[in-house]
Amino acid sequence: MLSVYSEKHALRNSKTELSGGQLVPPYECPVRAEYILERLKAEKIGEIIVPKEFGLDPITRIHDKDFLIFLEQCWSDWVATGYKGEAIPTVWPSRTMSSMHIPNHIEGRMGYYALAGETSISNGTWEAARASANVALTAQETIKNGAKDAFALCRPPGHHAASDMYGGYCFINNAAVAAQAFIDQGASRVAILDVDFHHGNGTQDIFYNRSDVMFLSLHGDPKEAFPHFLGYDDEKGAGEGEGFNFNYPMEPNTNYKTWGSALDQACKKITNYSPDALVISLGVDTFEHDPISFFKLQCDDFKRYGAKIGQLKLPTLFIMEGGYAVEEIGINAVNVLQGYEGY
Ligand code: Q9C
Ligand code: ZN
Repeated sequence: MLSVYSEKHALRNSKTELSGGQLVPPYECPVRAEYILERLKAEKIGEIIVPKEFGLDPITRIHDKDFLIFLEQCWSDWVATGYKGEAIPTVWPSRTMSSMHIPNHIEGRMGYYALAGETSISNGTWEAARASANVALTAQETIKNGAKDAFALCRPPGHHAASDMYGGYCFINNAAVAAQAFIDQGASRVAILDVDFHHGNGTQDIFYNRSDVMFLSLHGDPKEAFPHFLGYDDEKGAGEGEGFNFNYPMEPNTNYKTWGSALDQACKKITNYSPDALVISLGVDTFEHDPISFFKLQCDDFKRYGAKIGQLKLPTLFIMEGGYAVEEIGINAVNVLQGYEGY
């Protein structure tokens, strides 16, 4: 399988994450991508290419222009106020006390465009996020041109980003941008299967009213896990999109037996939908030793579920999302690809 990787991911190197009331070194750190790259090479998964530049057009199919301008300018606006730390929101439009106005001051704009507060923005964040989207689009293009499958080694991840919101370590929704590219190139139906530990709230929100992109997500029950406010099993889609959104929330300590049967159910929905392409939001934070998650998948389980995805026999685009047990991140991600390929 061909992989796409950009060294520019390293430009996303913020020093702080707000976690448990402390500023800690971010879980979503550059070494994650380096370990995956190393494992791809060691296991000879296939050619590794650098991304092409696609410009902003395919990104504006998913994200609002004002949001993208905010992401591009956030760090310099923050620095211009004289603030010494990294850019972190401290105020939000609350459930009952907000109007539709977009504030001017950077403090107000941070909260307007942030869905969560853990993710600091710093120098290089925008450039790395753009490169990550180009990685996804380059891999997508190889499938458009006839490849069976491809792996986009995206970093930063994307599935929490909505059309005009960032957070949960995500800025541009790479999976959504790639799915939309398939549609814009003539696909009638695309399925996005999100196997990251966290619910793909951004992706769900983007496609919630649409029937041409089905979204299915296996994740930690939002009663107990980030992003907490979306990902319940009664969220089925709305309007045209009703019946095209499927959530499989699971309890703390879920093992592969339970997780794998949820995957089987999701795979049946995908088969019945008969999509032209399948996008996998591939997070490996379902791993038993992940530091911020509560599922109990073991290294070999990643091979097992890769094989199930392979049995769907669909053109398949793997997009890297989360996974924070960095020592094993390469093994687990590449195990999915090897299981898919039938090793
Ligand atoms: N104190 C992805 O996996 N909350 N994002 C963590 C730790 C944020 C995860 C809480 C988790 C975001 C792409
Ligand atoms: Zn995750």
